[in-house]
Amino acid sequence: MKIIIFSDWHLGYKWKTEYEMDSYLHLDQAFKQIQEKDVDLVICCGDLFDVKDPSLDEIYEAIKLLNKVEIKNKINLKQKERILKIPMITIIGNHETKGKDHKCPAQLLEEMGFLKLLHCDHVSFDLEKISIFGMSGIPDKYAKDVLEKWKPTPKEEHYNMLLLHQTIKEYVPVEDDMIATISLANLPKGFDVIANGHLHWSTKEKINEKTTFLLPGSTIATQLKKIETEQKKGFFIIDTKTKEITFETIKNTRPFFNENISFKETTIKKVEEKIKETIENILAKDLPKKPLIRIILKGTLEDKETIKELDLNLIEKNYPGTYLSFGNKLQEKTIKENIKKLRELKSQNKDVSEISKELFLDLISKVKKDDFDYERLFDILRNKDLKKAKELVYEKIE
Ligand SMILES: [Mn+2]
Repeated sequence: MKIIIFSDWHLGYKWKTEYEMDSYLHLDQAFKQIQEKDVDLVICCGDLFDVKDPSLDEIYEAIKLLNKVEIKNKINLKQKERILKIPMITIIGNHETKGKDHKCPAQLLEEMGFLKLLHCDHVSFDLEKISIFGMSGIPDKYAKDVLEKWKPTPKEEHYNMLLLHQTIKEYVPVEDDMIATISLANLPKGFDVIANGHLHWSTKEKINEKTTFLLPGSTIATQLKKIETEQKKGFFIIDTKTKEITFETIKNTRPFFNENISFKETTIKKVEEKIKETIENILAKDLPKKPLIRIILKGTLEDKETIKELDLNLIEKNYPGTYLSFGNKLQEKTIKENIKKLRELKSQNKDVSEISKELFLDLISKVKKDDFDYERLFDILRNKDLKKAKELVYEKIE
């Protein structure tokens, strides 16, 4: 069997903007390339849509696109005893899930006969000796428990695949069980392929003698991470006979750049100049489409230079039609000094709470504009009484 596996189409991404058709154009191009390959089965690992409640226009574009797809259902993949228009299996992703009580857009596409959804379930093709298991995306803090309870067991003598849509510890190195409970080590054993959506870059990794772990990545850049710029968007092609897995790039996708700019004790004027230079260097390239550009600013400002003087909206206005996104991690000298001061005070064994209060009031004194009782706010926050803190703030605003 020849199986295509891709993920995270995010249909409707940037809807109502200049880029609203990008997700559809990328997917349409992917299907054009796929249907030339005489494939037997198509798999998507979740996040077919970008939001839980896409508009009728967004759904219409999705149906129009899927109606054009010409992939013969040679394997007679069925949903509710009805042979599907496309031999396609998918799971539901975190972006589109609406819980047990409501239907999500992917379920609409299933009901229309375009695909078959899996959740803690599997489909077997006994003639071809292939089994596809799938667990739709669930909140990461429950993922390990649900997977263990379901306990998918590979079928003997079959080519077994498992589809997931979760955060995997090794790929998101945060020591927090609320963020990822599943790691490569506790994935079920005995599968030929475990493919995971959700993470938008692609990778192929042998995790034990038997199993290849795949991240197909998204068909459109939405997370705007550096890693997404270093590789092209595409899909995996699996030949279950030879067990060969290859990656094919989707042609003509929108170019995307992620630039890190570091500064040391600089001025706002120099920051602005550097941003403009970076954007203009990218725009001077021979690109097939207008690019998406994300710029991350790092480092420190000179004494007396303040971040609030940096007007990123004004810069954006100079480049109409170019999608710009900024991550501003610039530090004012005072903040850096305060961290230093905090360390010093801590080393003198002062009470942390008192030090925090000192710094809080010191910082506030530089920005406060009226007679608001910041000291009282600090004390309320220190007592973790958020309700009262809100009352104090809103009372002041109103
Ligand atoms: Mn996604």
